[in-house]
This record gives sequence, structure tokens and C-alpha cells, in this order.
Amino acid sequence: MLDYGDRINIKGLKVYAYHGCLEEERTKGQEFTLDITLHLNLTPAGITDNLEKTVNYSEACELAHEVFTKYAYNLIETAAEEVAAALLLKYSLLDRVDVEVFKPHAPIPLDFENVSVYITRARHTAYIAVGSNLGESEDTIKTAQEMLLKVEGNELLAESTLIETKPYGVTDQPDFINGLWKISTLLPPYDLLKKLNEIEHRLGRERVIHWGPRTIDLDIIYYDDLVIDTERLTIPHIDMANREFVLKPLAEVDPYVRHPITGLRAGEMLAKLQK
Ligand code: A4P
Ligand code: MG
Repeated sequence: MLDYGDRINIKGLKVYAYHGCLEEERTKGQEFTLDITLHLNLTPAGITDNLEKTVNYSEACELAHEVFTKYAYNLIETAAEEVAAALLLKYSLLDRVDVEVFKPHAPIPLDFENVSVYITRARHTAYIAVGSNLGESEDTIKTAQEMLLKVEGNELLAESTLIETKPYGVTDQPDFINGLWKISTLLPPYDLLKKLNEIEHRLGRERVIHWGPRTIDLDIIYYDDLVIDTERLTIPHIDMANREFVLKPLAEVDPYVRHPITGLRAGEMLAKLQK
């Protein structure tokens, strides 16, 4: 997501709550303070003078207070996580939220000024390629999308038309139906991968032959501008530049998005591939 550099800062919001691992903390409670930074584009509000075009900071404070006091958590990490998630879920204008939870009366048997945890959580943009060549492919793809969008915070931003493609790699198998979804998500990359794998499993995909027939295959093509290369996950998708069935739908959904390493757009990769 683009960082506009604009912020709404909430400093020192005082909240009485019962978080902590000790019995006494659970029964007596203590005062915490929260610093919250909301990252969003403030230009629309600034030029129209309209509250609807920004986040009402008073409402945001009330929401943070409500979420922070709803349960007693062992960890302030969890309380911070809940506050960030609630704000991102409620306000679609927010690109990112930073939450710092201070616990000035933490049970530390030494002289200290304060202790805090700080987290930053963002809305991300991911491009998911989808393929199927077993069973009722269109229905399976539709169901997979519904399952993905059931996850809180996942939203469909755009989707390609579904195309029929000749098998690539192992060519002795039925034609594929392929497409691509652009989504916005609060899930970090590995959690998104886990969710996609879970959907693949639930829709009956069996991993028998590498590059072989499948009821559903869900691959992460891009995740913001992230570049990651580990045993479990490679983003951008390692073989995308060689796959017309990925590049064509990508060019349709977002002709301007660039590969974070090569800087190429889908159309440019397609032109190279077709040479
Ligand atoms: N993995 C690593 N990076 C990613 C990523 N960016 N997105 C890991 C998703 N998964 C990623 O994949 C193996 C592991 O890759 C995953 O568990 C994950 O940890 P897999 O789906 O289990 O194995 P696979 O599908 O047999 O191999 P692979 O390489 O994923 O196959 P592909 O690349 O998905 O290709 N022809 C046409 N016309 N249309 C197609 O859709 N698809 C394939 C499969 C072959 N030919 C095709 C099509
Ligand atoms: Mg795959």
C-alpha cells in the first residue's frame, strides 16, 4: 500500500484493565496507556472539511477502549493485536495502524519507568493465481473465492475473467481453467499461504504429481512489493514470468503493477514470453 505519510496520532489514552499473568493483576487490575497511530490519506478530508472522509478519532478511541477492556489477556501483545485488528476491520480508510501498549505498573521488582509493546499492522494487497483442471472447475474456483473472502479483513479488489489454457509443464493432462484475484488482506504472507493451502485441501486437492492435474491450485503471485525466498514460500511466484496463464489475467486485472525485482509489468513480461 502507498504510504501517504499522513497520520492521526492518539497519545496516552488511559485504560483500566485486567491484563497480566499474575492473579493479582487479574483481580485488582491496573492502568495502561495506549499510543495509537492511524495511517491514512488525509487529503480527501483536508480539502472537503468533511468528517466522513477521515476517521473520527473520538470514535477510534472508544473502539480501542472497548476492545482493550472486553477480555483480560495474559499478554499485552494480545491486547495490542486485538486493538489493531479492530481498527483495521472497522475503518477501511486505514492503510496501517501502530499500537503501543504501556504498562507502567507491570510486576517488575526493580525501579523502572515504563514497559511497553509496540506493533504495526497493515492492510496488504495480494495477487492470487487460481487454476483447476479436474472436476467442475468454474464451481470449484467460485467456492474457493468464497472461502477466501470469508476470512475477516479479506476483500476482493478485482478479478480476471476465467480463461481456458493448455497445460504447461506436464502436457499430458486436461486443459486448465485459470484466473487471478487481486485482494486486500490483513493476513501476513505465511498466514495467507496457510489459508490457501487449507482451501486447496478442503476442496479435495491431492498433491500426487508435481505440475499434475488438480481440482484447485492457489498461488501467491505478488504480496505488496515483498520479495521473499524461503523453502516454504517464494514471492513473487518463482515461475510467473514463464506462464501465460498467470500473465494474461494479471495484465487484465492490473496492467500497471510492476514485478518488484525486474520492474516489469505483466504486459511487458507477456511480450518477452511470446517473442
Ligand atoms: N510455495 C512457494 N511459493 C509459493 C507461492 N508463491 N504461492 C510452496 C503458493 N505456494 C507457494 O506447491 C508446493 C509448495 O509451494 C506449496 O506447499 C508452498 O509451500 P504445490 O502446490 O504443493 O505443488 P505443485 O502444485 O505440484 O507444484 P507447483 O510448483 O506449485 O505447481 P504450480 O507451479 O502451481 O504449477 N498449466 C496451466 N495451463 N495452468 C495451470 O494452472 N498449473 C500447474 C501447476 C502446471 N501447469 C499448468 C497450471
Ligand atoms: Mg501451487
